Amino acid sequence: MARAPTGGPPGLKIVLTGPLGVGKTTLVAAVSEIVPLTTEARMSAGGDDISHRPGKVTTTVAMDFGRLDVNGVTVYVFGTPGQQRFWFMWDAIVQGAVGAVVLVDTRRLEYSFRHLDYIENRRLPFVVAVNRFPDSGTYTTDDLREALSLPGEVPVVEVDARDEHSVRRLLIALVEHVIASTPIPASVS
Ligand SMILES: Nc1nc2c(ncn2[C@@H]2O[C@H](COP(=O)(O)OP(=O)(O)OP(=O)(O)O)[C@@H](O)[C@H]2O)c(=O)[nH]1
Ligand SMILES: [Mg+2]
Repeated sequence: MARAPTGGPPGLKIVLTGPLGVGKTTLVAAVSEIVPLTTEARMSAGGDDISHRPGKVTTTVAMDFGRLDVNGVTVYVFGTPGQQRFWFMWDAIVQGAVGAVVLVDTRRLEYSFRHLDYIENRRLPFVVAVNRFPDSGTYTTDDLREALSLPGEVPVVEVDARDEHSVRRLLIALVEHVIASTPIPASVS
C-alpha cells in the first residue's frame, strides 16, 4: 500500500478530478472525517466557459483534501482544481495516487475528455462517477460508456456528491477496482 502523504498511517491516496463545477469540493466535504482542506477563491471566468454555472461564486484554486476510513483502509482524497488556469497543479496532486475518480456531468460530457485522457495516460485505475443534477436527463450506463469511449473494465457509478453514503459507496467501488487492477506480486520462497 502507498504510504500516507503526510507520513501518517499507511493508506491509499486517490485523486478526484472532473470539470469545473461538477461537484468535486462538495464530494470531499460530504465524506471527509476530518475538516476538509479547501482552497476556494472568488470565481472569475479566467478563460473558462462558466455560462452553465450561473450561481457559482467560488472555485478551487489549488486542491481539496479529505480523509476517511473505508472498510479499515485510510483513504486520502485529493481533488483537483476545475479552472484551466490552475491545471498546472494536477501533476503535483496526482503524485503517489493509486486510483482516481473522474466525476462527470451528463449535461456537459464533452468537458470530461481532458480529465479521462489525463488519468488514462497516467495508467491509474479509475471509476467514472456520474453526478446527477435536476436537469441532467436520462443516460443509461451503456450510453455513457459509448459516449465516453470507456474500456469495459472501468466501473461507472452514480453518485450524489452531497450525500455521504452515496460517496462512500463510490469510494468502496474505487478501492475494490484498485485492488482488482493491482497485480499480485510473485511470492518469495
Ligand atoms: N443538484 C446538485 N447540485 C450539486 C451536486 N453536487 C454539487 N452541487 C452543487 O454544484 C455546485 C458546484 O459544486 P463544487 O463542489 O464547488 O464543484 P467543483 O467541481 O469543486 O468546482 P471547481 O472547483 O470550481 O471545479 C455547488 O453549488 C454544489 O452545491 C449534486 O449532486 N446535485
Ligand atoms: Mg472545487
